[in-house]
Amino acid sequence: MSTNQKISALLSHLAAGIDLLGKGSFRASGHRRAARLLNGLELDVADIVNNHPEDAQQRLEQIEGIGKGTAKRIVEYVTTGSLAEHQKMLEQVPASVIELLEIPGLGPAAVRTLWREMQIESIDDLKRQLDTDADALASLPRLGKASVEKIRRAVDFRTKTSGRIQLGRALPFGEQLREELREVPGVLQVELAGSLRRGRDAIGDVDLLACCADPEALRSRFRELPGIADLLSDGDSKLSARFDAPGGGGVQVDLRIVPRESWGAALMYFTGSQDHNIAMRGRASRRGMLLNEYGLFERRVAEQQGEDEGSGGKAEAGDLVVGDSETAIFEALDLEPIPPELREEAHGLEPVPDDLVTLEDIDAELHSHTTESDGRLELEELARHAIELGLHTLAITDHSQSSALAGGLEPDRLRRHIDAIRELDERIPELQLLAGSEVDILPDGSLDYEDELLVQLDVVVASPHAALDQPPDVATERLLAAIRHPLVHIVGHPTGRIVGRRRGLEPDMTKLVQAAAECDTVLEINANPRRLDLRDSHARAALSAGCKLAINTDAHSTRHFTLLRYGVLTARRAGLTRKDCINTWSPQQLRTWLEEKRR
Ligand code: DGT
Ligand code: CA
Ligand code: CA
Ligand code: ZN
Repeated sequence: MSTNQKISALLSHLAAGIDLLGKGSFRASGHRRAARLLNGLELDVADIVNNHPEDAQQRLEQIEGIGKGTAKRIVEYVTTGSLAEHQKMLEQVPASVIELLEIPGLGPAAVRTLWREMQIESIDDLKRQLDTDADALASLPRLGKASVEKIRRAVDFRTKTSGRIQLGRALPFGEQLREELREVPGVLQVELAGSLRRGRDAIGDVDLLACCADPEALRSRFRELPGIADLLSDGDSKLSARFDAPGGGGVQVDLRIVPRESWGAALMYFTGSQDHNIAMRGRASRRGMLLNEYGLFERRVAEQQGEDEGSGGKAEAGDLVVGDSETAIFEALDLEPIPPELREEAHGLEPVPDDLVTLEDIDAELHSHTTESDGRLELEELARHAIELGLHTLAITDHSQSSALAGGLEPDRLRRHIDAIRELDERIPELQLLAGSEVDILPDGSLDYEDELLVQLDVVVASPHAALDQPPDVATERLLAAIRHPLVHIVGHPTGRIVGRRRGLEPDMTKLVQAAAECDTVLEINANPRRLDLRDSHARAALSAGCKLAINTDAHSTRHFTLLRYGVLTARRAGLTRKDCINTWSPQQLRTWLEEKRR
């Protein structure tokens, strides 16, 4: 997390605490505004404070939207690493009470009632109450039976996914640890392994693998890594520790130190998945070899047993075939190397398509927001940024009128926006700018603009934003209507899930992907790591039905473009190839498809 983001998170947290104390809603909304601003701010406030210690305060106040108070807090945080106000708030409101606000359906007033009147101070307390006496909850003012049921579903979902960390938080954190360890003198290799290397949407713990001429140097560096909270085990070849997780909570990190000659085998083993490891061991065994975390070996079967594999003869490792390189192990088993993203049961040991999509293949962004709705950048700033990134096409898809909180455009404003986009497109030949909209799929499946307006757009991304707890059959009909709508090109974040937080719609995916394939409607993999929607398994189902997919960042700021890699990881886990990913197409191919889709 950048300093901007850290301060932003602290201010939001402070605002939530103030809300729960029930005094100063005005102050709370000021902190919230500052938090939003910092989160979208392009320049780094830490730089300002560090480079201009004498007049940092004044310089900060010159930034639009930053007042005296916020400027002071920024200086305080950058110079001391904390905020006194925030600490003071935490003395009055336990952090676990604030966490209750993350349960959909629980607003500040309801949480305050739970906390003050029922001594519910954490999600665990709430769960216990739901299990023992849910009626007592339902009888509280503002709750009632229906909201208690909704809360129960949310708590269950959280418990099931709890302890797992979103990829977007875990990967930068893991990479940072990896870089720290790579600086240790004598280090030969440090890599991420486990589910993090496989790019899963949420991970249980961070696995690091290293190989070092001076293992003790590596061990002592690990014990001093920034953010380490508790050393859990401290062996010669394995260390485990709990770290303060980015964005709150804790995360376990395992470091395994392996000998050089086993590097490839160990990396393969600890990358997993477990299913993949089992399949690989089976393949080795059928070829008269034995695979484990130390290497691929000739298999010596105890002599009295027959040659039959699986006959119960105890296999022993014979001569080492190969151990230091993952690629060489795949080759020794007559396999093309399988990228970590595909080392899951769903893929098996199938051949890997040679045009599996990569980050570099993506040349078009088809879902983005400007200040016209809830984006941070003006139209032209956004377009210029896209050019800097080397994109050839950018679709501007601001929100539609029903998304009032997100600044959705009424029809007249959209018409003017379309004109502005077309005008800019003329002025900048380097970029194909598409006039689009992210139009709400309303709860009944209808769209948020009339066809007469939609038809004027170059590209229509239709997404669900509200009523995300509809029953599955209603959700299926709703999304089918959007997929079949002749003016819709792409269905954006189709389920509306938030990783580990909100389950989202649970439509019948088989029906959706069939309809999408029939209508040539593209389904989106929203690359924002909070969403990753479609998720890997849904995207895989879509591909086997013959759908095309888009990978979009849904950019609201320049930072969001950097989230593309999470979408690509998810797409690769699904086996998406270049030709089935419309963001890799040429400007002409895109333009032609957008037009022909509507014939
Ligand atoms: P996670 O941490 O829950 O997100 O998932 P993973 O896949 O990172 O699992 P983790 O951290 O328990 O172990 C890392 C890898 O080590 C795992 O993907 C495969 C390998 N591994 C660990 N334990 C076993 C085991 O008992 N059998 C096999 N075949 N592989 C194992
Ligand atoms: Ca792991
Ligand atoms: Ca682990
Ligand atoms: Zn969007």
